[in-house]
This record gives sequence, structure tokens and C-alpha cells, in this order.
Amino acid sequence: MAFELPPLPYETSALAGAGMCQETLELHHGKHHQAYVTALNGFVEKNPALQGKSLEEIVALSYGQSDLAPVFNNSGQHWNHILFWKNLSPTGGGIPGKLEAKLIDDFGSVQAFKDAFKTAATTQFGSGWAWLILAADGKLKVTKTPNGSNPLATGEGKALLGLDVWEHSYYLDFRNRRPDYTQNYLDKLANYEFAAAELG
Ligand code: MN3
Repeated sequence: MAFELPPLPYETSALAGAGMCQETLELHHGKHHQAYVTALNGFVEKNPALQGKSLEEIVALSYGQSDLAPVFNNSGQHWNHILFWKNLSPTGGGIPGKLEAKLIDDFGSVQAFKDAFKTAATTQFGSGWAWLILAADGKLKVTKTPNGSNPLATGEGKALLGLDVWEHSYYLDFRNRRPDYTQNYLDKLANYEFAAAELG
């Protein structure tokens, strides 16, 4: 069965008031994410070793394999964007009490978490992602990965929030200002309700 582009959980115009315009979502979801899905399906079609495997299995088996780098890049980006759309909300920015308490426990304060996330997002050189993960030791941590990689591949932990810092995700709304895009995400777009639910 071929992989498919999941529908957005909101209208393409829904996030405009929170700093992500309709054109950004149309291009990012309809063109960029679709291109990863199409490319991945092409690789699966040509490689029997990938057939019948789940997306997570393909990410895991292609990670670090130079001959499978294009498979990893496209499967990783498909996985990352599935999470990314769930991580955005027209009414984002509000942190539920359960998650707030854990952020304070593990980072010292909500501000310290936001500062760490902003640093990760802005110091990722070139394309990549910033993450809030639940690490194996039970603590929340902020990490970053290049290009299509993610915490599933690296085994660092369970991804709760992933912010796309490829230029295609912010250039129409924030031009070259990645720090402003990241700050806006943390304050207005991030779906902390989703992250709190994933905490379990
Ligand atoms: Mn993207």
C-alpha cells in the first residue's frame, strides 16, 4: 500500500492569524510534503526490501545507510511532517498544567524551555528540525536534527513537538527571520495540548 499525504487537521487559512499564512500551508503541505510522499513511494516501488514495511520501519532501516540516504531523507521528512501538522494549532500557545509542571521540573521554568528550544532552532545550521522530546530517562529535553532526521531515527526519545526550520516553512511569513518564526511558534502556534496528551 502506497504512503499517502494526510489531510491537514485544519483549513489552510486557519493559522493565518497565528503567523502562518494560507500560501505557506498550501505550498508546504500540498507541494513540499507531497513531494516527499511521492518520492518515497517511488523508492518503495523499486526496492522489494522496503515493501510491506511501515513508515517507522523504513526510517529505522535506512538511517545511517549511505546507499539508502534518499530513502531516509524522504521517509524521515514524511514522518516529520505528519507530526508537524499535528503540532500546529489555530489556538496554540497555551500550555496545559500537566505539561507546564513537567517543563518547570525538567528545565527550571517555561521560559528556560522556550530559550533552549529557540537556541536549538536558530543554531541548526541550514535545514533541519528542533524538537521537544521525552527522553528514555523520563526527562523532557530539547534537541535538533539536520535535514530529514528525527528523534525516532537517532533513538533519542519520543518526539512531542517538532519545528520545521527549513526555509520553506517560514520564508513567506518571516523572510529570513528564523528567531521570530520560532518565537511566534512557541507563543502562538505550538499545540501544547497535543504534546501534553503524548506525555501519557
Ligand atoms: Mn517542511
